[in-house]
Amino acid sequence: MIELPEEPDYPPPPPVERPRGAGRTLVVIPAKDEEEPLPGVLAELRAALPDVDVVVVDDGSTDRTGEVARAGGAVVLRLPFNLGIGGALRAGFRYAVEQGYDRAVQFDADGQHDAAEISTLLAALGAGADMAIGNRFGDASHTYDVGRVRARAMGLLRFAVRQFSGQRFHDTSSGFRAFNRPVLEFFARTYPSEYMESVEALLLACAEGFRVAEVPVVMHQRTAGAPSNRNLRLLYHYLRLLLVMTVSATRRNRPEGAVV
Ligand SMILES: Nc1nc2c(ncn2[C@@H]2O[C@H](COP(=O)(O)OP(=O)(O)O)[C@@H](O)[C@H]2O)c(=O)[nH]1
Ligand SMILES: [Mg+2]
Repeated sequence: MIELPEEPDYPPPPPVERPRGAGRTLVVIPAKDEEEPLPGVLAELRAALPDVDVVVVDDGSTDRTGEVARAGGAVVLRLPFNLGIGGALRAGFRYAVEQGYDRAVQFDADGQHDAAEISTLLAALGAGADMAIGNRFGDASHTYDVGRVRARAMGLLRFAVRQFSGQRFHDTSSGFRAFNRPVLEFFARTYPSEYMESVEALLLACAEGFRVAEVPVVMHQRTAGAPSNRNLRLLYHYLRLLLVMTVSATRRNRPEGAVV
């Protein structure tokens, strides 16, 4: 028989100091090769929200993204190699949790998001939402053009999210979002890293029982730098997934003994 050692008499844990950032908001910016637009974006953030801290997750950029971010007053988390937006966000959320922030806002480095709209998202958290999504298509006075292919992909995503979550969202892939602390703690462990991570994160949050609100925001077109075109890749992955599901369903329905 194995003798178990006696439970050691641990000293009580030291009192936890409330870390820097307690009760405050952190803006998390995932960035890959955004040296051109980033200085302007950081200046706008400082002007609109002087009290808000900013962390830029420099995701293996090959340009001076990290340097311009630091020069613009942001804390920089430099990832040694490219993890993609989801991995970078998870790192940013973990930083927010460890530093004791109460809320975080996901914000783009390319100038498409409007710093003045952050208060709209935070107001939704203040009104009881756990997570707020900036809806690019909710303001009739301001049309945001995503192009035909992306619009189609977004329609499919809207439909899929409604089927899986039972809730209706208009902008399932918006990267302009705010999160309260419980959601941050959840996403610091679970934020998905595959393509379509924003859609998957929305589904995860709904499945976890978090209250997700959508609020209309103004969105600008990208002014500098290059889009990752990831929504085209999203569409590719989405269609691939549908194909795999259809093929496996067909195989299951094939009569016994049929060849190929
Ligand atoms: N961390 C990280 N950020 C990325 C990556 N690709 C794009 N981003 C950032 O994610 C944000 C949204 O990217 P963008 O290409 O503008 O996507 P779109 O607005 O959906 O077309 C921007 O801040 C980009 O710099 C990546 O591989 N890693
Ligand atoms: Mg963009």
